[in-house]
Amino acid sequence: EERLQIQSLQAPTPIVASKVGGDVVKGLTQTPKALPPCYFYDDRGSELFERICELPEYYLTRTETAILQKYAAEIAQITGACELVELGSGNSAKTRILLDAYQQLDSPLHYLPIDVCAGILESSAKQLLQEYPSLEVYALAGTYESALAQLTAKKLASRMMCFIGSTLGNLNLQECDVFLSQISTSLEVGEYFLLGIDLQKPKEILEPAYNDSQGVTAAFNLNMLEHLNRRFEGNFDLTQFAHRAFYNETEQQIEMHLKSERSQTVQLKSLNLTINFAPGETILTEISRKFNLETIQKQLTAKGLVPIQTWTDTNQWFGLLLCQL
Ligand code: AVI
Repeated sequence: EERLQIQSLQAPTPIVASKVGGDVVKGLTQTPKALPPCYFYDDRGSELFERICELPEYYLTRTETAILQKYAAEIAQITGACELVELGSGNSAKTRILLDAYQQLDSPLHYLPIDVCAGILESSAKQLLQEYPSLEVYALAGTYESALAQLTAKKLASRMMCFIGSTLGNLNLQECDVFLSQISTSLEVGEYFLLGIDLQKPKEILEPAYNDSQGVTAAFNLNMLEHLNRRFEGNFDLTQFAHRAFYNETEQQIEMHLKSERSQTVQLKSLNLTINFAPGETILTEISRKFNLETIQKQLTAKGLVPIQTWTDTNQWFGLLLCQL
């Protein structure tokens, strides 16, 4: 298929073997223990996340989708024809709303999805090509840093970088700062950045969204251990860890942990790693920060990403910001 190119930035044979999984070693040997959230997204994890997006308690996707549906045409009007670059594209469900709006502009449709999960990237790109006969897709499988570094070479037209779904919330303050700088340097003056963020709200609404009654979020969290077992020859026993998620009001973030149910030792053979867990000890697998619109607007402006339009829903639960460099 000429309209589809997929580039994998994860070399099958790592050049520096010791670097692969270095983030896992670092996270599991520090106190308190932590793991990078990108390890959620193997094929099964991406599938579980799709199910999370449809849960009654998980208001984020539904709310953002409604905002996009309402304002996509306006966004396309403001930016004019452009290439859509999407970080953390997943199944590209919400992207279709933007693609529909840009299709109305009657110019070539270019889409550059970026995701750590090569499986979902490929299946959703193929699906999109069937739905949009004039679409061209250039997909990048890799981390945001590796992908952003590759982007300049592939440029065909003026761009809008999309980072929706509040994935920005999964970066801590320092990572967020570095990330926004990278976005800013990878854009040219006049280009756009579309950002979707989950806003601060009472914990009575937040906590159920990360503790759903069907246990999908728990399965999503535990699946990270399964992923590590497969990837690094590990022996995590999934029955001996439990999902925990709560809102940290001081930090204004959901924190997701895996709690060791007893004293246990786990090995990750290919990383040459043995880890001891005390009973009740936790691994922080994710933070999900909840934003204040004015604060993020200032942060973006400081990076040269000037918010030119901000949309939200009637409850002010979710924000969509269109910024221009
Ligand atoms: C991808 N990210 C924005 C989700 C979130 O809400 O922080 C990941 C997630 N974790 C648990 N549920 C969903």
